[in-house]
Amino acid sequence: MDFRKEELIQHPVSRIQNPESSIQNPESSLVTCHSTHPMKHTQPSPWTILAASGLVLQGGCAPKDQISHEENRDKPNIVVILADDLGFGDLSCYGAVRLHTPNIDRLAAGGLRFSNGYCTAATSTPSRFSLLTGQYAWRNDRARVLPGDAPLLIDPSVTTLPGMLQDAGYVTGIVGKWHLGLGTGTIDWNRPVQAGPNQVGFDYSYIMPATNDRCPTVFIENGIIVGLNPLDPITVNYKENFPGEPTGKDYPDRIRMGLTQGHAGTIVNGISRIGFMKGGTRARWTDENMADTFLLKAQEFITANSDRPFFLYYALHEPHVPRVPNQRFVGRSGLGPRGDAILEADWAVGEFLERLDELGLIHSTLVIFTSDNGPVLDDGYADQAMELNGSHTPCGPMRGGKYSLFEAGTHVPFIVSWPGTIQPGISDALVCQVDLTASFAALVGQPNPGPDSENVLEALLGRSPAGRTCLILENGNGRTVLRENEWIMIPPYPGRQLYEDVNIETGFSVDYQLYNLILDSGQKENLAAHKTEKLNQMVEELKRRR
Ligand code: NG6
Ligand code: CA
Repeated sequence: MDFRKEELIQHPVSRIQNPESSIQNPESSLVTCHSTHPMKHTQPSPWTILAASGLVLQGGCAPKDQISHEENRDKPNIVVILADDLGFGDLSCYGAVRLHTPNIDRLAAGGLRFSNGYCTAATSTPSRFSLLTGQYAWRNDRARVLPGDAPLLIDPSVTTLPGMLQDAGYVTGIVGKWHLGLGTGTIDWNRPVQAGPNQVGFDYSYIMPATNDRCPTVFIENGIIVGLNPLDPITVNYKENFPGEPTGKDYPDRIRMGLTQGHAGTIVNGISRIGFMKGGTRARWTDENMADTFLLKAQEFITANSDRPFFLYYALHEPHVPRVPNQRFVGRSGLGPRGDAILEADWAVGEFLERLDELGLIHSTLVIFTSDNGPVLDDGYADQAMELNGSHTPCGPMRGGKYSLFEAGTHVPFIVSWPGTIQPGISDALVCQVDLTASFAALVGQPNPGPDSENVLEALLGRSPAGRTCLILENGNGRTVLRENEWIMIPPYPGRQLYEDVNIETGFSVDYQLYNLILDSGQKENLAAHKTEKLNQMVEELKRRR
C-alpha cells in the first residue's frame, strides 16, 4: 500500500483551511473532516484498548529489561521530526502559496494540523532543551544558543523524554542537529565524547554537534567523530584561530557565500563558520550531502528496530543557515537557497515516511512534525533570502520571527499523524513541544518526569479540543511572555525594538503589551490600557509561575 497516495485520496489537501482563519479560540471545538465531535469517529487503537483494559504498566515499576515483547507489542513507535528555523507560514498546508511542500502536506492531511502549536523558545538550544526534558529553559541560565564546544546542558541524572521512553521499553535514537552541548569541560574530539545524547536517554545517536554554521563541522556517531583519520587529529577553539588556518574574515576571496553578520571563522566546504577548527579534514561534512546522510541514518534506525517500539528524534538542519541544499534542489523553489532548503526538507520527510510505509509501520507509528523556532531571512550569510523572498510570508499572519517575543518566534507548524488512530483534521488546542514528555508518558504508562510538561495527549490524538490554558514562552534569552487561552501578555522589557542585523522586531517595549490572538493574530492592537483587569491577572499569573 502506498500510504501517501491512500491518504491523499481519503483526505485531500484542499480540505485544510487557511491558517488566517484557523488561529482560533483554543476553546472552540476541534474540527475534523467528519465531525465536530472529537470522540465520535476516532477508532480505538490496539494500544488504547490495552490501556483501557488496565494492562498498561503503571508507574514505571517494571525495569525495562523486565518488559516483555508481549507487553510492548502494541506500543506505537514515536517519531519527532524537528525542522530548524521553519516558520508557521513556510508550508503549503499552513497557507504558503509560493512554496509547495507536498510531503509534509500529506502528513498534515492524514493527521492533525494544529493552529496553536508552539516551541518554548525563539532559538534552538532552549527550545530543544524543553522538548527533550519537559522543562522550561528559562529555569536554566545556560540554556542559550550554545557554541559548538559547550558542555552538555542536560543533567544526566535527570529523566528525559527519551529516557522515560527507554524505561517503557523503547529503543531510542537521535539523528540530526543536537545543539545541547557535549562533554563536561574541554573536549578532546579525538576520543569518544563522554557526555552527550547517549548519556541522556538515547541508545543511538548520529548528530551534528551544534548548528550547521558552527564548528566542528563533523558528524558524531555514538560519541565518535565519523570518518576521523587519527593521523589528522581535530582541534576546536571558540576564542582564537589556529596559526595558518584560513578564515572567512582573512580570506573573503576563498568563500563562496558572502557574509552579512558574524560567521567569520574557519572556512569549511567554501563556507566560513562560527568558531575555529584545525585538522579532521577527512571527517568534515559536505553541506550538500547533509540531508541525504541524515535521511539514510534515520531510515537505517527505523529499519533496524522495526520489530520493537522505537522513538526517533529526527532533527533536520533545514532551513537554518548556511542554506546549501543538494544540487537536486537548487533553483527549485524560485525563492533562493532558503526556499530550496525547505523543499529539500520536504523531500526528506517524504522519503522517510515512504520507508516507514515499506516497513509496514505507518499505522503503528505516531509522527510529529514541528520546528524549533520561527523563521529568519538574513541570518548572517548573503544568500539572497531577503531579495528573492518576494511575496512569501514565512511567519504566516504573525508578527516577529526567530529571536522575537512576538508570536512568530515560537508559534510554529505542529502536525501530529497516526493513521488509523488519529482522525484527520485541524485542531485549535494550545499545545507545546514541552508537553510531549508528559503526553508520551501518559501514552506509554510511565510517570511524567517533565516538571513543566502537561499531559495534552487527548488533544494530540484529536480526542479533545482542549490543550493547555497557560503557556510561558521565551525569546531565547530568558525573557518571557504569558499565553493564556487567546490572550498573550508581554511584560515591559528595556531595549531596542528591532534586531537590525536580522531585521526582526524584538517585541520589547517599555509598556505592557496585551493582545487577543483570535481577533488580532498579527499583534497590531495593544489592549493593555483597555483591558486592565485581564492584564493585571496575567501579570500576576506570570509572576506566580516564574
Ligand atoms: C546566531 C547566528 C545565527 C544562528 C543563531 C543560532 C551570527 C551573526 N548569528 O548567533 O546565524 O547560528 O545564532 O540559531 O552568528 S539557532 O537556530 O541554532 O538558534
Ligand atoms: Ca533554530
